[in-house]
Amino acid sequence: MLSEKITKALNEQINKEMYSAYLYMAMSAHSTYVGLDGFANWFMVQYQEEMTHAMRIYNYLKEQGARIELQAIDQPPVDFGTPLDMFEKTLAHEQFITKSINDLLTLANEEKDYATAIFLQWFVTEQIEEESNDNEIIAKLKLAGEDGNGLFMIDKELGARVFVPPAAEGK
Ligand code: OFO
Repeated sequence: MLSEKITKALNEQINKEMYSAYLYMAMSAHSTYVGLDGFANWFMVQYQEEMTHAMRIYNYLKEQGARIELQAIDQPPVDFGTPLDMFEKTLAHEQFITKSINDLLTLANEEKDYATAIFLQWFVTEQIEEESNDNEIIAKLKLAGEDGNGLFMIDKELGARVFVPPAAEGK
């Protein structure tokens, strides 16, 4: 049985994950618009991943018999600037999500809700991976600078990303 506080915080986290999905879908649309199809693919895969994060929390609330309360999702921006701007915004957003997960974990520990604390471990690890991926791409974009060839290569690399459903990765 989850406390009211934990239930509320997890419902809010569903909303944050849904916004993450929406944000990355908007980044994908922006990338398509400016002709960067590889970036568009990367962000669409990211959108799919974020939807699985939201569903992971949804299913946890369901298993715990808690009340699920879906909230309105904010409108994301339309224009994200250069590819480097876009990935810097992605990293900043992921840092915000990491803080939110850490706050949730602190709350779970304060409430002695060990089931939720264990459930959140997966997200703690996932955030390390997400921030690391963003930092890696930012480094490459900085290296490429104004070089069109460099950007072309990065676009090609990001075009190869494939969505792996959670069941297939044993998560
Ligand atoms: Fe990007 O990890 Fe969920 O939000």
